[in-house]
Amino acid sequence: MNVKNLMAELERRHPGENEYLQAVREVLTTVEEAYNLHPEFEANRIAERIVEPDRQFTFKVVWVDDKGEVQVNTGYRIQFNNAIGPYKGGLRFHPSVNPSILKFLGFEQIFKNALTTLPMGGAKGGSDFNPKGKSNGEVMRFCQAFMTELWRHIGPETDVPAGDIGVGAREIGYLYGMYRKLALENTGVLTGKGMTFGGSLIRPEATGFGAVYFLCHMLEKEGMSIEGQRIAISGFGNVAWGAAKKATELGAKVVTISGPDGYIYDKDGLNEEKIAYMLELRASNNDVVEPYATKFPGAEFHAGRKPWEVKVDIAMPCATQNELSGEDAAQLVANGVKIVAEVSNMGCRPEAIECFLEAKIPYGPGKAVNAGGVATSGLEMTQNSQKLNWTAEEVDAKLHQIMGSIHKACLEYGTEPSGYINYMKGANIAGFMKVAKSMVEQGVI
Ligand code: 2IT
Repeated sequence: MNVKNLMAELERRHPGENEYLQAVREVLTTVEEAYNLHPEFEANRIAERIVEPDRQFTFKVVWVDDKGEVQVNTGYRIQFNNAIGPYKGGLRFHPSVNPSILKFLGFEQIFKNALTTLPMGGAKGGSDFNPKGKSNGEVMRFCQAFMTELWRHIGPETDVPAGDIGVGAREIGYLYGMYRKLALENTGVLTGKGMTFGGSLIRPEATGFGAVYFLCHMLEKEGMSIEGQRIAISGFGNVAWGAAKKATELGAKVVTISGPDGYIYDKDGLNEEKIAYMLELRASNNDVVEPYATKFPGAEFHAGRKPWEVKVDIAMPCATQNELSGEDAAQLVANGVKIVAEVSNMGCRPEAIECFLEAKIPYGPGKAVNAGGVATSGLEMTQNSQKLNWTAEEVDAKLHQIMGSIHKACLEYGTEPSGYINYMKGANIAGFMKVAKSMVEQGVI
């Protein structure tokens, strides 16, 4: 493949879709060498085919707010690649949602899902709906309106959405309720469902827990353990909550969380009560962390700043794409960071990744580190197909096993002659190879 030409062509076809182009550039650059060892990939134009979504749906979502006013939003579902299994990936409700962001997320999802060892293709969807300040009734009516359009494009064997930013258990419940009414069936068409209607134990915790299990493997590889490590986490939503909970349980000290308003520095570290409070903050629909410092006076609130200026051993971005800049990375490195485990999708800007690689700091990319979330969605699908519920211990054991095998795949494809592990390269090649081989074997379709 010729990455330069491929990227030029993609930019011509999708001008200004910067997040999407960024995600594709990273994958193509890191897999180029391995790809070129397989002439059958080039003969089948796998690179050209894999970077374009199979199909995209855009639809209007009309609903009525609490004042009786009519509101209009845009809804999307992007089905990217189903070579190894049904389309699978979350729905994001956030005002920033646009085709570029959903395409980058859908593209990443292909390789992440391939890494989980489970049969799932890649997809993503969502809406520019802003949950901030919305009442429960407004969220419900929006979800119902969204599903009246989406339902005809999805199904338990074709495309299985789940949550992402702005879509949690409450939204999945409302979405599922409307799907069930329209399709007149009870199936595993969505994951992240409530425990009384087909949800899986551990799914709410899985992204954060899986990230910490992956981090433990990274630490072990460097001859370290998680106990006593100071961790900076960004974000305060479901993913940050799960990561903080497991890291704290295993003896680490999580000293930061953050929101769009700034970050909290809690020198004493989070504890059970503080971690439970994160859920309250999230449920308030206000999208702020400042109230944490009022509730726990030992903590400091730094308005408009990011947690990467705090001296820590481990950085875990858990908020959103491109949240960690080149300057943030340089600051972390100068402060002696030992490991970076990216939990948000594409949380680090390319300059930040370059900075970590140059400093030989192990950097785990989101598509490996956060894959426990979608992996446990895959386990929820299996339970739904079997019409059985597994115990928390069974699900957690499988999650452990999956994160271990993702780590192993990263080592296999990412270990450099010096011994340094380029996890980004390892994850991209391992995920890409699996999907590319399956596309070749299934012919030009
Ligand atoms: O980014 C992700 O992997 C998710 N938002 C979860 C997707 C899923 O289908 O569980």
